[in-house]
Amino acid sequence: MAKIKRALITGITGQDGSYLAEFLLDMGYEVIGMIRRSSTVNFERIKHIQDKVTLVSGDLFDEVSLIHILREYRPNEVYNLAAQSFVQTSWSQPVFTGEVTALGVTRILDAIRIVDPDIRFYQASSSEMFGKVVEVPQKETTPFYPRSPYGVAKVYGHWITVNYRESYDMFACSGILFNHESERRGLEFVTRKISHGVARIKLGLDKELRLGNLEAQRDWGFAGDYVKAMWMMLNQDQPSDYVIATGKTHSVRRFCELAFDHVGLDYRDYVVQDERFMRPAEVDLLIGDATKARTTLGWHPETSFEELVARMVESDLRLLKQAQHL
Ligand code: NAP
Ligand code: G4F
Repeated sequence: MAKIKRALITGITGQDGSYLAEFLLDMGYEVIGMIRRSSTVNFERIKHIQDKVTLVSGDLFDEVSLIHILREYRPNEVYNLAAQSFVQTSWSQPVFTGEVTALGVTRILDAIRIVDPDIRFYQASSSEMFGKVVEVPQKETTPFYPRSPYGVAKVYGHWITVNYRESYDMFACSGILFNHESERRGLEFVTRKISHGVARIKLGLDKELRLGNLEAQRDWGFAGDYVKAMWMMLNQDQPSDYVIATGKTHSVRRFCELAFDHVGLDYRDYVVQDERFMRPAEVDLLIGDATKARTTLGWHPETSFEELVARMVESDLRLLKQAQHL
């Protein structure tokens, strides 16, 4: 009988962590989720699978906690999804962002090296590393030019992953994922802010939606499609780095247009531009070339941009109606 595989996910309470846990459970894995201690529990995204996963306490700030978890559970695969992941916050908390999003990667890689260097490792790298892009579209060989402390931290996380692979012959992969969204996205990210804002306006709970730069363009996919690529990377014969993207880009303005349109409204009547949401340095355009992932992994996105916008607006309408007992 085949041995059941065990995976450790850091960041299991986040958007991607919840989808990846579901995916791995479906694949027959035993899933260990690392959670950090807080005064209130934050299991909203995983409450439907909480009885199927093992939750353990640890923190990317604390290498000892990581070593203990690895020694106790001996996972076959580690998915490092934990991070301070909100770009805007990285300007107000640059050192904290560097500690978690950059040095946190070294701590977990080093814990793996100490406990068992045969454990396979996935690092959640980001298209934010391309920043002020030097090539369109962006692929694995495109040079990085990060535009935020978050982007800089992710560049460090990417290269330390490559370095541990080359220094210690570890099976370490960096997935350079372009923006991926869902109804589980945090409310501060622009897509969820829009879908939630549209639902509130449609239900008469708000009159306007205040946003920053409407011209920024992103290559937006569905998070549920992207977590499959993480698993695919760790289940190849050789470790490598991959861009994961749809190959299509849309502006924040276009997202607004479609989202308001979905409920029969015109975004121009409700969206107000607000300086508070502009960034000190912007990433104007991201569009990825995922040819390597398609040809090597056999990965391709399954959800269109239009389907993504509609599902997010529908979900927020449903959630708000439930909360309002409508
Ligand atoms: P998310 O929803 O913000 O989730 C982040 C997770 O990290 C949460 O579970 C959070 O725990 C955990 N975390 C934060 N600091 C921690 C620490 N010190 N120790 C342990 N856990 C900690 O992010 P996401 O959208 O799922 O993204 C997952 C990963 O992919 C992140 O590394 C992100 O930077 C990267 N990424 C995301 C995208 C995207 O478009 N979503 C694209 C490229 C790369 P709490 O719940 O306790 O806060
Ligand atoms: O939704 P965002 O905050 O995502 P951003 O900065 O692209 O970062 C996300 O994707 C990265 C992958 O490229 C991840 F690594 C990262 O962890 C995160 O998941 O902003 C998208 C765009 C930006 O250009 C921003 O300036 O939307 C613009 N925007 C316009 N108005 C706004 C707003 N963003 C936010 N959050 N809030 C606004 O009101």
